[in-house]
Amino acid sequence: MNTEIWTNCRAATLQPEWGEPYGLVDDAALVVQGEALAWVGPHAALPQAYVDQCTQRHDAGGALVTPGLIDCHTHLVYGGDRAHEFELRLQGASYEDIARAGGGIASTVKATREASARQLHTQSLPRLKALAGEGVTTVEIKSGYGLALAHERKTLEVARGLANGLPVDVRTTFLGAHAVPPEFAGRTDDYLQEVLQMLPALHALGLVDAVDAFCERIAFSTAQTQRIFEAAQSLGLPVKLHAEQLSDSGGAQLAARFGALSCDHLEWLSADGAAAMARAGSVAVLLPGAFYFLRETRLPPIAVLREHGVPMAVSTDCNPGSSPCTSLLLMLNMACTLFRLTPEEALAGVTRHAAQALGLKDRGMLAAGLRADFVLWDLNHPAQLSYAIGANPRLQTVHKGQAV
Ligand code: DI6
Ligand code: FE
Repeated sequence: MNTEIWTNCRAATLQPEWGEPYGLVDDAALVVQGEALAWVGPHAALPQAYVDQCTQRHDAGGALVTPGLIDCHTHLVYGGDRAHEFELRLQGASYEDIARAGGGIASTVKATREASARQLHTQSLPRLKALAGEGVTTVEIKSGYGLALAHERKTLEVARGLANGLPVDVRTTFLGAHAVPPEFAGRTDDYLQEVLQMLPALHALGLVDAVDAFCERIAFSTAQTQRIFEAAQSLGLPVKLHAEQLSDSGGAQLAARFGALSCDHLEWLSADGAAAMARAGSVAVLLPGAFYFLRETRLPPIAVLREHGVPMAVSTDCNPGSSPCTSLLLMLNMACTLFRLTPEEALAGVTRHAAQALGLKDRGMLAAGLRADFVLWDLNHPAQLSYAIGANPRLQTVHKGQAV
């Protein structure tokens, strides 16, 4: 097996065990064997055995090294765009007004259904490339703009194929319960039956890593969401939830009862909801792009989440309606400026905690035994990742041990 050693770098390992902010190790060395990290620590402590086995040395040129970034909540496979709706909102219409009038998610459903798999791939690829270009090495992609078996399948297959040739892994989440499609208007429970049939079919095709739902007054109730979670549970699939985005529906408590990997959005999360998440070990996925783009004024209860020790992740929510954003680095800045996260919390939110939100134990930190997914940045200090607006200081990505 190859043994590659990276030296001359400062490593933000995100390992709490180092006892330093960001798990910082100055003058670090990283040893890669195969697709994994075999050793991470101060260069001065690098065991001689690795030096003896070394097949390739890399000089990081003094770069800052972080784990590969993880965007744990996106809807980036979709057809069309919603620029017109953006204009309507600027004239005073609200996101909910537009959704109730048959626009919103429904208009993206129409465009997504009309697109062939090839067209959907072509339209979505630049979004994944933009994320990868900023050092993102794992991306979660949800379905939810097909809302019928063939189109949900097409979306998930396109999502799975999108990473081919890019230094990024895609995880797919079934979000059949994103909205009620027009052919089921006024018949939400009938559509729910459809969702309950789609799930095992898509799971049998190996296309589902997790199950999500939009629990909201304009979407699915907690009782309806529960049915979906029960179905997921019976298939052994983990769940996550779009919860308390526009109102407090008690979705977080429900999700917690199912041991949800994460609850996402959470602007209207109550203290009870946060306590339930803490008990269940669910991650709070914060989506500052949607908060910004919808001009929300109610902040997610960050202090309450901290108080309960709920891990916080940060993601783009890349989607055409509420967060047409393909920059996870911009989300770091927004998480700090809008939500008052510390830069250290923000970085943990796109690494360690984002991995946890996807149930992935093999990444999110720089540590022996974990995947060798890491990024070299032209920076001195990890706070600079959150500080800059619109910069891309990425020098190089290493994905599964391979320098790109
Ligand atoms: N909440 C959101 O912010 C996105 N989905 C969801 O459940 C928005 C999706 C869209 O407007 O297309
Ligand atoms: Fe979302």
